[in-house]
Order: sequence, then C-alpha cells, then structure tokens
Amino acid sequence: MNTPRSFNDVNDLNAYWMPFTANRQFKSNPRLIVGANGMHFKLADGREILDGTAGLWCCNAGHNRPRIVQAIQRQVEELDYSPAFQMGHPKQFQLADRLARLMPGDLNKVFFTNSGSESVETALKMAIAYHRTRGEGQRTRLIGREKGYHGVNFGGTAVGGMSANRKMFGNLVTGVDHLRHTHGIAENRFSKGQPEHGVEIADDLIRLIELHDASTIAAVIVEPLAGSAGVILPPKGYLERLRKICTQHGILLIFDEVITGYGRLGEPFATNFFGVEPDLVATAKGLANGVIPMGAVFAQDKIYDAFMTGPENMVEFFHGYTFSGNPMACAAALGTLDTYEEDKLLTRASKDSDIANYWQDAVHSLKGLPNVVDLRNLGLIAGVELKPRAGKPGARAFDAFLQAYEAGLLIRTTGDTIALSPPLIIEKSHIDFAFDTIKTILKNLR
Ligand code: PXG
Repeated sequence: MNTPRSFNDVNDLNAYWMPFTANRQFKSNPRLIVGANGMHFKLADGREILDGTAGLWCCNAGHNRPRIVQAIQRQVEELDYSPAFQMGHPKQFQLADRLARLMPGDLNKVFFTNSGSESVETALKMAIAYHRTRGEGQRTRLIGREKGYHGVNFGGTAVGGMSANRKMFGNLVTGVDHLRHTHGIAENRFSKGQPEHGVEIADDLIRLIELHDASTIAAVIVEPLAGSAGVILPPKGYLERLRKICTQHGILLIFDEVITGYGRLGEPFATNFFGVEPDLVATAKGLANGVIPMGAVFAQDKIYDAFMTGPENMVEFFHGYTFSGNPMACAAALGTLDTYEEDKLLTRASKDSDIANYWQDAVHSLKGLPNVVDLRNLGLIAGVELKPRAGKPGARAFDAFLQAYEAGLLIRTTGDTIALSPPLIIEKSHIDFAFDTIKTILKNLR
C-alpha cells in the first residue's frame, strides 16, 4: 500500500474540506500524521510527537493497542455487518451488559450511536419522548448552559452555548434556554482540582423554572466538566444542586460525558466521580478508544420501562441509526474495555493517586509564567488559560500550539486556553516532557 509521506502535490489538498480547521492555513503548511503507537504519533517527516490530547479526547488507552486491533481484525472476517433494526448480534448485548455494569445506579439501559453528537440528539429525544409516554407531552423545553458543547447536530448546537458554533445556523431548535456558565470566577483562579466558589450558579435553574414553569421543561443537559470551551470545572456542590432541583420539579438531568467518560477523571465516569446520578448519560469517544466511531447513551431503567407499554409488536422508540451497535464498533469497544480492565486504566488517575497528584503538580508549576491567567485540573485534564493578545483572541494560544507541535508535543487550544487530555497510560516522564516543553514555550511566547 502506498502511504502518502508528504504533501508534494498541492492539488491533493484541495478536495478535502476539513472539519473545525483553518483550512487555508493548514493547507499552506500541513501537519500530516502517518502512524501512531502508545503515547506517540508519527509524522510524515519521520518525527514522533507526544500525544497530549488522546487524539481528540478519545484514545484513552493510547494508540494501536493489540487487543483492540485484533478484535477488529477477527470481527471483520466473521461478521462484517448486521442490520441494526429488528435484528441483533451477540456483541451488542455483551457490550451493553458490560457497560451497564460499569455505570453506577439505575443507568442500566444502553442505546448505541456513532458519535458524541448522535448520543446527545438521542438523549434529548429520549427525554422529550419519555415525558410524552407518561402523559406529560407539554414538557418539551430543553435547558443547556452557556459555553456548553454538545456536538454539532441541531439539537446539540441549540442546547450548546459556544456562540461561534451557533451564530451561523439560524434559529436552531426552538424552546431552548440556557443556564449561566461557571467560568471566570475570580476567587477560583489557580484552584487545584474542583473549585470552591459558584455553587449558587445552579440556582439559575430555579430562575428558568420561574420563567417557563417546570411543567414545560423536559430536561437539563450539562457537561459535568466542560472540555471544548476551555476546561471549565463544576464548583463544589453545583452538580448536586442541579440534581436536587431537577428531581424536585420532575425535570430529567442529562450528563454529557463524551469527554469525561471512560476514565478521564480517574473513575469510569464523572457520574461515579462526582457521586451524582443523572437520568441519562451521553458518551462516545473513549468507548471504542477512538478507533471506530461509536457512542452510547445510558438511560435509567425507569426511562426504558416507560416506553415498554404499547402492543409488543410495535416499535417503542422511533429512533436509531443504520450503524447503531455495528459489529466492528462493538468488537472495538469490547477490545477497549478489555484493555482498560487489564491495565486498570479507568481508575488509574483516581483522586490522590500518584499519577493524578503528579499531573496536578505539573499543571500548577506553570503558575507565574508570562500571560498565564488561570490553571485548572481534574483527573488527567488540564486547562492553561492565557491572556489574549489585544484584539486577537486565540492567536497567542494557537502560536503555542504550533510551537509545541514543532517541539514534539500535540496540545489542543480553544480560544486562549490550552487543553491537555493525554492517554491514560501516560507516565511521569511524558508529563515532565509535556510541561517542560510548555514552560519553555510560554517563557518566550509574546
Ligand atoms: N459532547 C461533548 C461534551 C463533546 O466534547 C461532543 C459532544 C460531540 O462528539 P462528536 O463525536 O460528535 O464530535 C463532544 C466532542 C476539543 C474537542 O478539543 C472536543 C470535541 C470534539 C473535538 C474537539 O475540545 N468534543
């Protein structure tokens, strides 16, 4: 097979419209990945770079893990595809069962999708339909949060709260309102782990209930920890308070765990980590280690049961995807769960573990460097917030991204925040390299 090793022919770059990418800038100076192994990507020029972002928060077990590769190879020879509707194959049931066992509480029903965006749409539709099945069809309103990111489909864009993602796309889904975000509370700057201040922001939900009346609200959706908008942590007690208000008013609580799921916080899910059980959980990314697109929505038993009422020959939930639970994705996810289990990855960065403490110390060692205005961390996540250049938001952090790439480290930037979310197999030597590299860059970045 002919693996392209360079971008010699400029015309080659024209056809591909790249997602969430500055296309013209990229194509003028492309960055091509041709291989990966463990903690590293291999570039077209032969260099290796440390993966500080687990791909896009998804390769939690690191790259090219043998169990996952073999699981897919075996599957493709055995059963390539089976129809997702009115037919099943064994691995769907095995996988759902294993996942339900990982998730705490009553979140025992699992619906498969192909991405985080699809998981979000699925959860939102489940919430609205659930109320209708119970005779509360007037509960259609969805509440999201400012700075929230719930993927790019219409429902997720509507409940999301990043204006760049919303402003081009018209009215989106109507009947949506937003809580305020919890970013930028001055007293929380440079907090280690969960910040102390801001629990009262959860009371925004009471304000929205007073405005719209609880009887019109189907669900509240939040990321337990917001990744895309720049690593925004929930203040202590905040998620607990949201849960309490939702319960009091018959509103479903949806956690979007697309980035927090599968060990990112040192527990299988943020639901475990924070000890707060939502009614629905949207996941994707780490489920199949980013190797094959896959998502899963977890629903409490009571939600599934509410649908199981009509004639038994009738479809109960008119929703699903051609590739829901497809054999290759299920095989990859089962191989992923085996890998997580064997390497104990889902709890590797648990609170006060050696690696979580080392990570936290490394993050906060950046305090005092030029333009660093806040540092945030939880589990194996870090947010390094830089002061924006006057009139050029995002430019300083993007320069840091380019310099890090040249120096052998892959980071993500959103606005002027550097976000780090490495594979959970990271060792101390990698952490040293990543933060030494960032330190050198920040010392000299203008
Ligand atoms: N919800 C959340 C919380 C996410 O972070 C999605 C939904 C959508 O998932 P899909 O699989 O449809 O992309 C996401 C995706 C970043 C970054 O660097 C984050 C995401 C995707 C790409 C980059 O912050 N999150």
